[in-house]
Amino acid sequence: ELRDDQWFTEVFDSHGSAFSLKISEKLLDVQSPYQHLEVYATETYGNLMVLDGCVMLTDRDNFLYHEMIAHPALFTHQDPKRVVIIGGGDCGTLKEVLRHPGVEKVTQIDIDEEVTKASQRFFPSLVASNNDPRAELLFADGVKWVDDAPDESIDVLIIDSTDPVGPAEGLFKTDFLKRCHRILKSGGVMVQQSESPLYHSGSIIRELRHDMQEAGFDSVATLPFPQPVYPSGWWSVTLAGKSIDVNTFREQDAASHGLPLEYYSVDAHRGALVLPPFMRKAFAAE
Ligand code: PUT
Repeated sequence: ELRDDQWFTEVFDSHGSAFSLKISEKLLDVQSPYQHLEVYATETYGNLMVLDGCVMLTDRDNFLYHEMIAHPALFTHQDPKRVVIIGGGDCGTLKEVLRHPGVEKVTQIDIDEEVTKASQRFFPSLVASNNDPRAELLFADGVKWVDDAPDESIDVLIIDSTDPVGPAEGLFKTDFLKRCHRILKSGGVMVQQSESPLYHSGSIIRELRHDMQEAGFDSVATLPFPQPVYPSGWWSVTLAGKSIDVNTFREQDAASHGLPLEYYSVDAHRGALVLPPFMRKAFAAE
């Protein structure tokens, strides 16, 4: 039983820091075949989803992550029609992708159906677009799905994974990135959630950028953005382009989209492409 004064805390051991939220109730606690899934009601951030002890999202601030993993990639591609999301079982990324009227089909492949079920029960705003006829939800191994996909069949590929430890680690490595490169059409864009600029610029992000180039991508861009509930309060996505420069985007379209977004804008996108010197330095020796 929870006491009135209880907190959920995620400890970032290797960085000597932690993040806590005051919780009012535990709403769900299940062990799926893949991971330990918890949902809490918090006092000030709405509902909170936790996987294997790591904060995945809260009602209050998930718009930052979901807008930034979806819209920069979609406004970078010249005409995105066929989109695939690996992971993303909470469906927040899917909702953002479906806001683009030119998108014809989005397939989301998450291995763990329990995550989507939890989202349906406790995060109804994230699943609000799941019945869109353009959306296809599969519960399967995303790596195998990529392997089975035809060459050059996808416009935008979004890797909305958990942290690169355990099962998700392979999603950050050259071998998988090469397979992603194969299924992207020319002009295709891949985007990967890529951890904390403060904690991981010299390690995970730098290695991911290097591995994307090794995998055959012609351009990479890491876009930082605030994310209060993730380690260090700051997060990033890294884009990679196949015969397209992901450091430029459809600015006119991004300025006039008329979508009801809360963080992404043409200026936020421009600003995110201007890296602080410490990140530039960390990436200089790529
Ligand atoms: N989907 C991104 C999860 C990262 C949690 N630290």
